[in-house]
Amino acid sequence: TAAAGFALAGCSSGGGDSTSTDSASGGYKIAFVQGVAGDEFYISMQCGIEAAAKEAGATVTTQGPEKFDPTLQKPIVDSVVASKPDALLVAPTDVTAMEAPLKAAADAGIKVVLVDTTVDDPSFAVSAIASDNVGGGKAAFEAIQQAHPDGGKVLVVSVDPGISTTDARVEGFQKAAEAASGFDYLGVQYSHNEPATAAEIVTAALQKDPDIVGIFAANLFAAEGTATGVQQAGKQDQVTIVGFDAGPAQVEQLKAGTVQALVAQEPATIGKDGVEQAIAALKGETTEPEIQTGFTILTKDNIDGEGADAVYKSS
Ligand code: T6T
Repeated sequence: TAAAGFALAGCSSGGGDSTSTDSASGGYKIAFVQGVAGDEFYISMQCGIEAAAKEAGATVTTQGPEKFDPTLQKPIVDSVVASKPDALLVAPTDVTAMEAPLKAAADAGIKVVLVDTTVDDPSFAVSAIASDNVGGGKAAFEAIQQAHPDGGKVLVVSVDPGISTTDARVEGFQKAAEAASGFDYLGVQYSHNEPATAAEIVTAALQKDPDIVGIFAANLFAAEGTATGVQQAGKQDQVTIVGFDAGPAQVEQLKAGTVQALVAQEPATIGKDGVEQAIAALKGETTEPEIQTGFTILTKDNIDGEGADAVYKSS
């Protein structure tokens, strides 16, 4: 089955019980469709959504496809639309394939809020909320540049083309790498959100170009596989790895020195903002078409200090 059920996240900051109702706020029904189930980024987002919904007296149901794949996400969206929630918070898995099903949701009178990812034409949505992904990609390059001021070959491992977030990260990284002197941008390869594929890409890339100095892994699963690939090649002293996202495993790798920097997003804030925008729309209040949230660069130096709060939740 494609649907991952309705597991509630064990969020420490007041989420979890999302079923309180407050008749003064209308007791709105909110559906959250993740990009993929079991991803700590979306689990943390779910925490933010549930906490904000609880405060507003709304209820939340969460589902996600087993893979980051529009052919698996579309049927989930269709069934959610048929269940007629008041609002749909959704991270579309593809900029083109998910546009029509989400527009159909809006046409059915559901307030659609895009969280994290977006689509080519999001004009049907109440609001689109995302990290500064271009800026995050640029910051990832700068972290590699800091470790290798004289330059060298750099590679990007992303997920799939057509995902708004990771495409923007690649763009930010590529522009910065091409503008910097001494760097040779080797391009992007796609891991299809499979850590094993990311590891294979990195193994092959290090065979072809044994002098790679830096790899940017554009999301959590790309980072997981990239670290494995570099370790298997025995090149952890030579290759600087910067990963997007800060799941507990990535943070362990940072502490162990396997990965040198992480770009931590603010998934709970994206979720909270999403609920607020949905409820404003339901109440006929003004909404913001676009909201950009921030990121924090985590390194060994700040992870035990102010960076500790940026770590994603795993359940
Ligand atoms: O990086 C996040 C998210 O922002 C992206 O759209 C897809 O991958 C993640 O969920 C991490 O796995």
